Amino acid sequence: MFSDKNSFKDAYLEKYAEIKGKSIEEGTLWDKYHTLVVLLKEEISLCRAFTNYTADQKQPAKQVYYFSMEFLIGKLLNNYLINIGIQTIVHEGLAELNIDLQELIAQESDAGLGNGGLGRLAACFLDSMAFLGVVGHGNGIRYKYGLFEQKIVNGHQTEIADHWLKNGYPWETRKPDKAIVVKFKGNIRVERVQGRLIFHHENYEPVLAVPYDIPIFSYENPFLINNLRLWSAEPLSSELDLALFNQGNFTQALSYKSEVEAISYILYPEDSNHAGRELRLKQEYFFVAAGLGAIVRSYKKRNGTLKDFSQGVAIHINDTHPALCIPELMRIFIDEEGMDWEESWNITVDAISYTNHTIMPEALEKWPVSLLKNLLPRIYMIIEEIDRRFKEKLLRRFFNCEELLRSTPVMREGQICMANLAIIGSHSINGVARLHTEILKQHVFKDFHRIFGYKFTNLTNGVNHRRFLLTANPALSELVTEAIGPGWKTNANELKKLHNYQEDASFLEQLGKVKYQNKQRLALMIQEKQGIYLDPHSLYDVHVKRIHAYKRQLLNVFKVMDLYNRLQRDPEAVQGSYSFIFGGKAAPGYHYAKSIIKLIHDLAQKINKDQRMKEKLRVVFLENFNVSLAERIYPAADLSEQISTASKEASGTGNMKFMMNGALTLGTLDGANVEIKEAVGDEHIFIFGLTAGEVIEYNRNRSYKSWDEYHTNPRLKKILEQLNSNYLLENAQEFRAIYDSLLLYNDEFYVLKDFESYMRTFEEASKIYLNQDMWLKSSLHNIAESGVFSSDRTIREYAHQVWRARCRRIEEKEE
Ligand code: 4GP
Repeated sequence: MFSDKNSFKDAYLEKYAEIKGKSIEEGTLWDKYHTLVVLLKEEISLCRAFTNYTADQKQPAKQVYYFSMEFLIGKLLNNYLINIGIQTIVHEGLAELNIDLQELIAQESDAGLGNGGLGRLAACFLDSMAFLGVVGHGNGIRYKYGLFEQKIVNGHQTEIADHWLKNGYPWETRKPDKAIVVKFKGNIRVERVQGRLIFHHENYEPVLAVPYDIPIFSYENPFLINNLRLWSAEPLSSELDLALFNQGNFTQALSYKSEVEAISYILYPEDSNHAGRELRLKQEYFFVAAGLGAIVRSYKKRNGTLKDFSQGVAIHINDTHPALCIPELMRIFIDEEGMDWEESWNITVDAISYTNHTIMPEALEKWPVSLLKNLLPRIYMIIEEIDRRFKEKLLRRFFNCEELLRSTPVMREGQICMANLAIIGSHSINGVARLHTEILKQHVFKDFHRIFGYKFTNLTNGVNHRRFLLTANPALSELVTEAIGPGWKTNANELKKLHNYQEDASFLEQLGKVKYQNKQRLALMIQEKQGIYLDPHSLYDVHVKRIHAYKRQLLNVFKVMDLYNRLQRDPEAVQGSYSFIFGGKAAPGYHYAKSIIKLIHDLAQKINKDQRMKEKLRVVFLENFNVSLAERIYPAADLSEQISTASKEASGTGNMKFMMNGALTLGTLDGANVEIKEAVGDEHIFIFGLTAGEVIEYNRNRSYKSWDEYHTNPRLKKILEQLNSNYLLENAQEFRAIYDSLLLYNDEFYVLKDFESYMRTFEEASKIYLNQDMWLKSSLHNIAESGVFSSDRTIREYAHQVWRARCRRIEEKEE
């Protein structure tokens, strides 16, 4: 790698001349960005050759493969410059060539190959695996279109296709020589040869899976460079295809082509709810079959036999979307390698582990038997056999097992339950926060827990603190490093050293200044984009995440409406000044969530227009929340809204990113908020509302009546009347569905029930904010305790407890 800016400049100019063949002055920003990435990629692959070589000298490490439908990686350039440690050299070198690094960073597309938490978690995990020296690769889909871009038009969300590849994506490398043929449909001919059944898949529709590799390079990592492999679907240029063209049957040939390409065309924009359509199932099998095909091929090349496959390979399935890994691995072992069922099954279960990310019933995937049988006939046969053997085992092992037979089989009422398949076919099942894992064990998968108690484990999520603190918040990172040294970058627990500054007035003052600057920076951006000025002295109360009923953006809206109502009556009713910041995308078909966006927008318009509120309240909905915007927002937040109905949010990871950046949490005892509360202590977090146990009990005994809240709370009553009138809009019907969800359908997410306690707790938080000294102490306390929520900790746990894989960075330090 470059040792100084001159060697960088020389290499850059040389590379530029080589690939662009024109002068720098003539080049576009894209040309300059492209050259920089190509240069870095080449340097990185030189390191790769070296690290792989040194790794091979020692005992070969276990390979972990993280299968995920989503990898929300965002932009890489700035992050990689910091990881490699050459950001300053590159910045200064380019400046001497009259090139602004920031402008080049802006050229990069924000790879939005994920919806939200699950996809971003996968990206954080890739970084931590590389950082810790776990040989761990991502396996996913190279969607031509990522998650849609959100435009707000007159308060309505509209969706624009995210053509992130339109200029090309220089981080990726196409590897056509590593392509795999994936087979759909057709029929299975069974033949008996010397007493063995042989399965022939005939008349299938072939699809060529072509991999594109992206290097994963973590912070100061001399250990290894991992790989994110994304598969693209292409037609196999078969004779059939050519024959059709030759016969002049262009339409049929083109329709084959577009049907194939549709598989990796677009990411389904649903979060915690995956539509059961054939294309989705095709996507799932496509990347599973391609990924496993390549893994088995390279394992065999290295080892000759598959006997010890699970000693050398761990396959992790990120939610049930890749659960077809189980029957597909069985198919490879049995049909292609001639192994018997028992041996294949033992290796499969030993290799595969599964994480559950949500308990929302609509997200627990089920596929109609007819659909799966037609699309994947051999896979279907294997699933049937897994199910048959599992039931047989239950009958043998459990007396009176009718209940178990009802709740646990893979095939039930004409449907294939993917979570059941995932549990039966994995050796480890984990939830993503302690509370979530308990809910899985005691409620959602209660019967499975009876059978396979030993498989269940908890692995609380974490986030990449090098991206969400070090890179996203340079001012705070600098302050922290000045105080406690740079060790926290590689060991987030060292943030605890910040406790020594708890009583240091000048340090707290600087912390306040950093927050102020970050707020100013965000305010400028919002003013430029939306013409609304948010005073950086006001409390920035931020609620950014996917829009979903259970995440209760509505409860926050009611808070703002209530404050506004009170301030209109009495300008002194509320102390302090507030900026309420919302952001997030709604799934295109989720009308309720879209109405919530419209509601926030209309409320914002009303309040921001009201001159009397100028010093008091401001509301803004930020368009197109994505990773880059998130990196701007977290550093500027004072209060982090984590207010899901208790029991519904599996973990949350935004809560951790806010905390690292010194925001205080206003939240329910849900997901990882519970563990944040434990880490910081009661005085440094604002907790309100029903507990998960109370919510579950209300759901069970059905004693909650939302009308009671309406009748007994005049403030709420007023808000609901406003919602159901033309208070915000000419068209009173616009928000009728929201109103009905609360009163007609009894408020499934306990918005009304939690309102009073939410308001009280918010007021407590606002009071403390008025005492900046106290607030800053709490803010520092939160940063100091955030180390446990680094994904480095999470990955270390996965490596030891689930994958049984080595973390080379740690081991070599210990040696
Ligand atoms: C999300 C969960 O909703 C969130 O609580 C969790 O932090 C995140 O996964 C990562 O574990 N689930 C999804 C999904 O994004 O699509 O189900």
